[in-house]
Amino acid sequence: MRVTDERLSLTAPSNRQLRADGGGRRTDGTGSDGPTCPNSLIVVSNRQPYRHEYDTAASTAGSDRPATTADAATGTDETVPESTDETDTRPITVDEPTGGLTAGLDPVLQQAAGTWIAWGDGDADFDVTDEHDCVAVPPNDPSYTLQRIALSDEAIDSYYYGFSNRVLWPLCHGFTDLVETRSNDFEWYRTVNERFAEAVREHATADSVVWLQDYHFALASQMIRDRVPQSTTVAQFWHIPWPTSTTFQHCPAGRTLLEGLLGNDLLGFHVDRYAERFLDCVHRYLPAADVDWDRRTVTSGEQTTRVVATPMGIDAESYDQDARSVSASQRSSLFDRYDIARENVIGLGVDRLDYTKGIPERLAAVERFLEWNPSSHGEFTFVQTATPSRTDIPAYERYGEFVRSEVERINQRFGTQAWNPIVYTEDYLSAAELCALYRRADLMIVSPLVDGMNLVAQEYVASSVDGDGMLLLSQGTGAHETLGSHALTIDPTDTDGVARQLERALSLSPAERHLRMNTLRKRVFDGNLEWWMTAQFDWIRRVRNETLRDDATRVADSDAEREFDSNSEADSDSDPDSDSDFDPYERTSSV
Ligand code: GDG
Repeated sequence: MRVTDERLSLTAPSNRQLRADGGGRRTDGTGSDGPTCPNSLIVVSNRQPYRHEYDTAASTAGSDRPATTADAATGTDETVPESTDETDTRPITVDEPTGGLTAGLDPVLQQAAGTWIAWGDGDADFDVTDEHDCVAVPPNDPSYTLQRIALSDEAIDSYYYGFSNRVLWPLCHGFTDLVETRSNDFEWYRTVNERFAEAVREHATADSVVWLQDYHFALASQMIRDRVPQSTTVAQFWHIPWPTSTTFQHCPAGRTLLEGLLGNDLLGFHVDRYAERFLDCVHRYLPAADVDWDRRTVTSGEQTTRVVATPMGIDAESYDQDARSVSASQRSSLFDRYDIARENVIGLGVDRLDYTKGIPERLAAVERFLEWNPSSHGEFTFVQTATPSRTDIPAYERYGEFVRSEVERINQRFGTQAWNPIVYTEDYLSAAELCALYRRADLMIVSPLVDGMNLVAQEYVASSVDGDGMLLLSQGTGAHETLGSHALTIDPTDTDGVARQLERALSLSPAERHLRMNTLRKRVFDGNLEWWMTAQFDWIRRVRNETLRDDATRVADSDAEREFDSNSEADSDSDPDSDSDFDPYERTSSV
């Protein structure tokens, strides 16, 4: 059983200098012509771009963000700054983001000399900050301010592991049966949102753009709006799906959340259907707010929120380059480590171990495929990496146990001494290893039941530099909107259907595989991270101009009123017979 053509050499030279950890950061200065934010930029996110930790075994044991979780995509910087704590002489290391949004925003912040506000979750974080909890970053070439918010264990348990990930995450993905409401979680969520809003107030000027990331801050925008000058622009990007209005009715404090989000001038989602569902929820549950469906705006009192859909992309060039840079020996050692037969047909799944990602459904389809295709036994290997995350939450723990037991069951059913159909690991792979797998995999199954976007699908495409990989993509992902036409669409709940698409993928002619992959690559490169950020900043500019125009109109109106009033006063001063109860607004309306 072979589907792979003769593959190109894996040692094509890189023409761009990349970080050794393959994190996608450009070190050749090419990032300087990237997207620019209008005005001074303040980013607010749960995760921070740099984390300081004591360099001891104890420091990782005590962290709630172990280096093996995908939530915590980090790479360790080689710099070892000294602790500022005179009593503690242990060296401090700095973790940096290795991918996705944080890595993409970091150069933008550097260029804008802005401010980033985030939860300080490193054990040495507050030993390197000043009296305002601020530290200049990047550590080797400081150009912007990172303000860290200290959160107590109780706050983290309730705000992060509580309302954010026991209520909002399952609810927004439609898993209402997994929503867990615990007393105090929402209050802590509100308190933490307030802490962040206060921090923003300290930095914001009339000129600032505040850009919040994700569902951890549904209340913060309105709190910020109440604290900063009218002309400050407040924007937010919601990275996960927005649920239907029927699902949203199960949301505790749903109206309060909607009101919180309407503090934004701009609210971004990945795809149209999430933006439309948000407007529908506002229409149903906040009847006083005025929804303009054509312009996709909501007006509530004096505040107008523009709702947009801008699908997030990846740093496609970096994945492409990393995939080309992997040496044959690196790939061999990876395959040896996991005991993957080099010559086999390789299917791949890469996920956080999260119940939205459809991993058991995928395994069931692989099992069905193996049932139907005895000739594939010994020749087909499905590699699944699943990095544990949010393990403090029982639903995640149960899910992990189920996935592991399914892998074991299927391997016992079909495996032989020489071959296991499924290679499963919970190791957090380096970006280079990930790209090596992406490049080598003959096909990738991306089967979330629901997903805001799904970056893994895009990463696979960008890393498929030989142009012959095949993508099976769930219709429940945001990525399906742009990639669905040239991927093989799957409904993860239809086991036979996915197995059939797996068979189909393996029987496509090389010409068709190349045709499909080339189109997918064009889409991923055209809509990359830089495109997404430029689109966001263009929208921010636009709503900012609209707000300034509206403000100018309001000022002009009130100036005219004042002028009118003072004329009236002058008139009345000069007219001893004038009525002292005169109401200028009556005159205005009658004019
Ligand atoms: C949320 C939304 C939306 C995973 N294992 C390893 C590793 N990863 C990296 C992948 C990818 C990231 O984790 C996962 O991103 P996804 O987009 O697939 O999913 P979420 O984490 O749920 O992200 C999602 C996204 O936000 C952005 O808006 O697309 O819909 O749910 O980058 O590569 N990275 C490395 N080793 C691993 O073992 N290096």
